[in-house]
Amino acid sequence: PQTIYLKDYTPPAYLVDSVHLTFRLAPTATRVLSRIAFRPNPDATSSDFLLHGEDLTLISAKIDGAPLTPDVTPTGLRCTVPNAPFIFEAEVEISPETNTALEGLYMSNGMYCTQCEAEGFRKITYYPDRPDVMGVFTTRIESDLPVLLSNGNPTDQGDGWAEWHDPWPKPAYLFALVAGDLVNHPDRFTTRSGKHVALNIWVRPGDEGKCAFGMEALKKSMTWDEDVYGREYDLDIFNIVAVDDFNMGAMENKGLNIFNSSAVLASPETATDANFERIEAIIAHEYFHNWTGNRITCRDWFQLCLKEGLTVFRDQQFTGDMRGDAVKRISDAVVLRAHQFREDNGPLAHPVRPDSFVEINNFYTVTVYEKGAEIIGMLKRLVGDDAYAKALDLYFARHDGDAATIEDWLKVFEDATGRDLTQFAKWYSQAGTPRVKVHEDFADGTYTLTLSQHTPSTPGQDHKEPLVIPVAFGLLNDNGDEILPTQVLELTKAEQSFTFDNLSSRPIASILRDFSAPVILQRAQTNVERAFLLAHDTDPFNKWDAGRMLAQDVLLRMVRDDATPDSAYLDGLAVVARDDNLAPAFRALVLSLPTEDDTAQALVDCDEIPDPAAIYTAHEALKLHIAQHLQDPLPRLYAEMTVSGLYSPEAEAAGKRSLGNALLMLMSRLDGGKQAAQQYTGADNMTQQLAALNALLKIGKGQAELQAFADQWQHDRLVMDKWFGLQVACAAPDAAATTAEKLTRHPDFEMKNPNRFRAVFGALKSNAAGFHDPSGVGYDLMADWLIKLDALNPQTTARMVSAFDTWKRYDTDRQSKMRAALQRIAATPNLSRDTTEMVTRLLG
Ligand code: DPP
Ligand code: ZN
Repeated sequence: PQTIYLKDYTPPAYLVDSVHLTFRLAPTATRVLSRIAFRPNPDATSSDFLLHGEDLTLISAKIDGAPLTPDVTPTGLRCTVPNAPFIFEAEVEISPETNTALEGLYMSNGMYCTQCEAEGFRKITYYPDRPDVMGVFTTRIESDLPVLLSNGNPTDQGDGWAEWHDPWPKPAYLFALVAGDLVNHPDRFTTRSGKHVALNIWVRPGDEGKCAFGMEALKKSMTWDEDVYGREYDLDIFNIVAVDDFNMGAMENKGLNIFNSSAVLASPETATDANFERIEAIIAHEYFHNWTGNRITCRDWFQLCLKEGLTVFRDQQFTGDMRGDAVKRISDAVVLRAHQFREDNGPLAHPVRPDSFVEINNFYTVTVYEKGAEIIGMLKRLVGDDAYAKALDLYFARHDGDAATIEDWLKVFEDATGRDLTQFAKWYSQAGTPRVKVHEDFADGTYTLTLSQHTPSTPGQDHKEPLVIPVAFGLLNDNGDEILPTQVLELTKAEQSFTFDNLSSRPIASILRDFSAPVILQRAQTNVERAFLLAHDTDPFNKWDAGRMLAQDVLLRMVRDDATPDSAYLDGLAVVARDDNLAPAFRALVLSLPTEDDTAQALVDCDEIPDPAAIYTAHEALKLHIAQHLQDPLPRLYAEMTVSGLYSPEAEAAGKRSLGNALLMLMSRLDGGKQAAQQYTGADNMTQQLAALNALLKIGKGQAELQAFADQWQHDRLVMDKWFGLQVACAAPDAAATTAEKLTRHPDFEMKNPNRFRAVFGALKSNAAGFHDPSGVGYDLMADWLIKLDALNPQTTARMVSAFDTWKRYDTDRQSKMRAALQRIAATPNLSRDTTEMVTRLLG
C-alpha cells in the first residue's frame, strides 16, 4: 500500500462550484447520477483531471454533454478536459445492501445511510474526494421510503422523491443521505438573531421515547455556542438520525448529523448516567463541528486535529459548564492517561499532526482527538482567557469558508497576542509523552523548584526537543493554607529553576494543577506528603491526583511483595469518603483505582516487566482492604446516596449514584452481594440495575440476575450490548476468553454490528488479566475474530487491533504469543489496507 506524506501536499487541479446528485435507491443496484461544475484551479501545479472512485460501476460519463470513455482504475477515473470551466456528468451503480464496511452508502436495518468521512464519498460516485475541494450540493433522492433526507434545507418533494439544497460550500466528506421508515422527535430553536430552526431527531419506530434527552442536549449546545463562542446555526433545519450499525460515535454532516444509536438514544430505564453524559457530549461535539469543522474545515487529512482537537476541547468546556469543571477535568485526565499515554508509549505513537499515513481512518485516535484538545487547553492557559477569545474571533473571521491548516490556526494566536509560537508548535509535530522531573530545595526562606523535561523516543522520532509546558503551580503551608495561589510557570528549556522567597517554613508544593499539560510528572514524594495534599490541596485535580498517586504507590508495592496497603492511603480515603463538603461525584473518583493497565505502565516506567495476573491479584486485594477499612461507615454512606423521586440524569443525582455504586462495589466484597441483590431487585433505572449486576458478577454471583436481565431486555439492542460486555468485563482472568467465545455463539451475537462486536471484544481487551492470560487463549480468540471481521469491516477491525499495542512490555512468553497472533493476522490473504497498516506498525 502507498504511504501518503504531508510534505507532498499540492493544491487540487480543479475546483468544484456546484454538484447535483440524483439517487435512485435500490438495495443492490442504486443508481447515482452526478452533474458537477468544475473549473481549473488558478493555484494548481498540475492539469491532470483525476477523480476518486472505489467499488463503483460506471454506466456512463459526459463532459459538457459529450459522451466519453474515461480511463477507469480500481481507485478512480482519468480523462482529458477543457482548460476552462466544464460540466462533468456520470452515472454509476453501487450496492448499499452488501456494503458491510459501513463506509459510503450502506443499509442498516432497512434504512439507507451514509458515512463519508474520511474518504467514503468515493464509494458513492466519482469525485475529487479531498477536503480542500468545496462545492455547493443539491441532492435529489428517489425512493418509496417515507423519509428522505440530505444536507441543507429541503427545497421540494413529491410522491417518491425529495430534493435538498445546501447553500454552504462543503467538502464531500460532509455529504449525507438518509432514507428510511423513520419517525421524528421534533422541536424548534430560535437563534439569538431571531432565525427559526426546525430540529428533528429521526429514529426507527419504537425508539421515539428515547429522544427527549438528546433534543435537550442539542438545544443546550446551540445556546452555549452562541453564548460562549458567538456562533449561530446557519440553516433552517437541523436533523439528527440514529443508526444501529455505525463505525464511529457520530458524524457531523452539514445539517444532517448521523449518530450511532448508542450516542443518541436514552431513557432512564435503558441508559446509564454515563450513557446520558456521553450522549450530551457527543451531541454537543457534532453540533459544535458546524463551525469548527464545517464552516472552517481542514485543508488535508493531516490537519484532522484542527477540527477534532478544537471540537473536543469545546465539548469538554461545555460538559464542564453543564456538570462541573473539576469532575470533568479529572475524568478527562483519566481517559487521557489510560488511552493516550498508552498509545504514546507504544508502537502506534504518532504526532497530533501525523506526517504520513497509509489509511487515514487509522488516525482517528486519542492522540489526534484528546491530546489535540489538550494542546488547545495549554494554549488557552498560556495566553489567558481574554486573548483566547480574541484569537478565536479572529479565527472565525479570517477563515470562515476555508480549508485551513494548523499553521493558520497558530498564526491567528500569534496575530491576536503577539506571542511567538514557534516552539509551542512542536506539540503538533513531536510524538510521545514528556516526562517532567521535579527537584525541590528549601534554604533560608527560599523554595527552589527545578523542573527538567525529557520525551522518550517514539517510532520514527529518536530525537526530541524541549516543549513549552505550562505548569500550574501553587504552595501550601503546613497548616494546609494556600500561601501562593495558582500561577502558571512556563517550562521551555530542558531544565529550568523557579524560586519563591520570603517563606517562613518549607512549603508543600502542588504541581501541575488542573492537569495543566499532558505530561507525566516524576516527583519523589513521601506518602505522608501525598496524604497531606489529598487532605488539603485547594486544587481539586491535584487533591484527587494525590490520592491516585497514593493508590498507585500502594498497588506497585503490593504487586512486588504482597505488602499490605499504607495506612496513610486508607485513612486519607476514609476522610474523603465521609467528607460531606465534597461533591459525591468527586468522592467517587477518589475511591476509584487506577486501571490494571495503568499499573502495568507504571511498572514499565520503573523498568520492570508487568505480570497482569499479579496486578489483578493486587487490585482485588486492595479493593478488599479498602472495603474492610471503610466497613463501619459503608452502610450509612451508601444509604445517604439514595436518590429519591423521579430519575434525573443531571449531574447532582448522577454524582450521588456514582458514589453510592462505588460503595456498593465495596460492600459486596463484604456481604456476599446481599445489598447488590437488593439494589438489583429495587432498581427503577439502568444505572442502578447495571451497577448492581456488575457488583454481583464481580464477586462471582448474579447468574439468576444475569438471566433475568436478558429476559427483560432481549428486545433492546443497546441494553443487550451491556449484557454482552459486562460478562466479559467481570469474568475472572482464566474465564474471560472462554466467556467471550461462548458469547460469540449466542444467537444475538451479530459480528456485522460494530456495537455488538465491540461489546464483546472491547471488553476482552479491557479485561487486562483475562486478555493476557498466560495460556494465550485471549490473544488467539482476538486474532481469530479480527481476521473474520476484517473481511467485512476493515475500519472497526483496524481500530480493535490496537488491543495488541502493549505487546513489547511483557515477558518473552507473552511477547512471543502476541507477536504470533499479530503475524497470523498479517499473513491473512486479502487483509485490508486498514488492518495491514496497523499490524505493520504494531510489529515494526
Ligand atoms: N464523526 C467523527 C467526529 O465527530 C469524525 N468527524 O469526531
Ligand atoms: Zn469530531
